[in-house]
Amino acid sequence: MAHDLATPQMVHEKMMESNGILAGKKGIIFGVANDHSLAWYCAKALNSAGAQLAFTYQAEALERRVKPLAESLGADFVEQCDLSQDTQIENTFAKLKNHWNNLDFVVHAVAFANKQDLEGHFVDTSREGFALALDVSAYTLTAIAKQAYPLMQASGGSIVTLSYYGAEKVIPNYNVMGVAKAALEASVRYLAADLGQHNVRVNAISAGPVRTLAAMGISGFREMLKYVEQRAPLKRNVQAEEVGKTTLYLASDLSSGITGETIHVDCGYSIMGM
Ligand code: 0WE
Repeated sequence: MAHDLATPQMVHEKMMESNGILAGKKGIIFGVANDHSLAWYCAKALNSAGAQLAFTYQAEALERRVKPLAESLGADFVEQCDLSQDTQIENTFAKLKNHWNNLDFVVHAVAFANKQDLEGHFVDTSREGFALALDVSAYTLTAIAKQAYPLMQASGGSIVTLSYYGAEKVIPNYNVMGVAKAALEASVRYLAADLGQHNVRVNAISAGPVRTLAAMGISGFREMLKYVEQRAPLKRNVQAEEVGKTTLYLASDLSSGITGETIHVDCGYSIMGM
């Protein structure tokens, strides 16, 4: 055994354990739907660095998926929170204050648009579809930030959200979600400007496409993965773990000088012009 080489998994666990860069830190994760969710990969990375985590899920039907995942990381705060309702957001943070008293970080990994608005032409987006996509996918970050920053202490806090390249450039079929992600990235900058005086940082990760529930059923997704793999400087697609690791960096003191930023975690895809 003494001569056995450590597997990458062992090296990773050892490093995270001895680092413990989030030891004693507490954070809440919005957006776990199942064990493929980017939010879940963020949770695993944060947990492995010693953080204590709280989780919410949108609807009753998700409880039986999210509860066991949360509990597997030792979480004892798992609550339903429909982010389209201000009262539920207020309620969640009131309970969280009661539970922990303070908070160090938030992960927002939430988006929704009607299926029919993620195909065909953007020009056909309805007023209702536009409002829904922007409400759920962009406004919720501000609603959460408003409740979260008073719980963050003088030592500061970090809010991390997930975005996508469709915010910057036209991606076929991404349509209203692209507009919502543009609003989300702009919200990150305005929130960062407001909350900097409270030592609260706000940043986004622009993740390359990953096979998740949110990406399934999107026609041509497999072709998108192929396309990215061929063109990205790293000649592969991003792994969910890599999004998790960047979330860990943004939640931790390693990124203490960074706020209002969108970091691309996309194997370099977005730097290419041709
Ligand atoms: O942000 C996303 C997807 C967000 C999303 C996904 C769905 C699918 C099911 C929002 N709303 C819904 N509504 C549903 O009914 N991504 C970055 C993944 C994604 O989605 C795409 C993509 C990529 C990449 C849609 C079209 C084209 C590319």
